[in-house]
Amino acid sequence: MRPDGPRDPTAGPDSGPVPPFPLRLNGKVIKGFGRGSKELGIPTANIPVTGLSVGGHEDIESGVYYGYAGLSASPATGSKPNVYPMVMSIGWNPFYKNTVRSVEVHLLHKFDQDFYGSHMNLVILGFIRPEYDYVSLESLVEDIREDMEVGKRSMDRNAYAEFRRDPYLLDFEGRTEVGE
Ligand code: ADP
Ligand code: RBF
Ligand code: MG
Repeated sequence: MRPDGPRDPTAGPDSGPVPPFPLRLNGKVIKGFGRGSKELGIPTANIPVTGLSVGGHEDIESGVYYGYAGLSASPATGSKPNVYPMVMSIGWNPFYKNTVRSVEVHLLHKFDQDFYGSHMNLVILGFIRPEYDYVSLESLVEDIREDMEVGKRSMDRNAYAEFRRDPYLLDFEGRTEVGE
């Protein structure tokens, strides 16, 4: 259950990411649980949980994180590679009582088309909160909307905004497709 009380407007120190951040990992966008996140207005691009082992992050704490995502070109839509701010969930989704861990990324951008099969490079800059169980889907969605605001405000700070230009984000050479 989410503890009561106001949330911090930003996450992480103003001076910039502190270790273990920035964390870098990548994976191919796969089909998720198909629970209608999109219908809730919060589509999440899932990558295989084995993506965490790229860089040795399999022991990363479950929770909600923010950072930047680089998306590879999509032959299907003709879109170019690009970088977007994102918020993401790593964990068991207690609200849904999942039995497998998932890695799902909500890009803070409005897309006209899906991009399943594209490759996604992630630079995680900070931890927002642990994952919670919720009394209702409505309160889960409300909290995710707040995560999006906290993530945006956090990345508006100079020491975080500069990671938008991290070369890792648009480096799709020799990416091995994990979890296929
Ligand atoms: P799934 O259960 O297959 O992950 P979702 O309802 O979570 O389905 O939708 C995720 C898909 O929606 C992504 O794989 C991507 O192709 C598409 N999508 C469109 N806009 C976004 C966005 N802003 N962030 C993440 N994914 C998006
Ligand atoms: N699921 C949970 O069960 N608990 C959470 O605290 C939680 N936080 C999330 C935060 C973000 C930013 C995102 C993108 C997802 C989160 N989820 C959480 C996963 C959510 O249950 C999943 O995306 C559903 O598919 C939404 O319907
Ligand atoms: Mg999803």
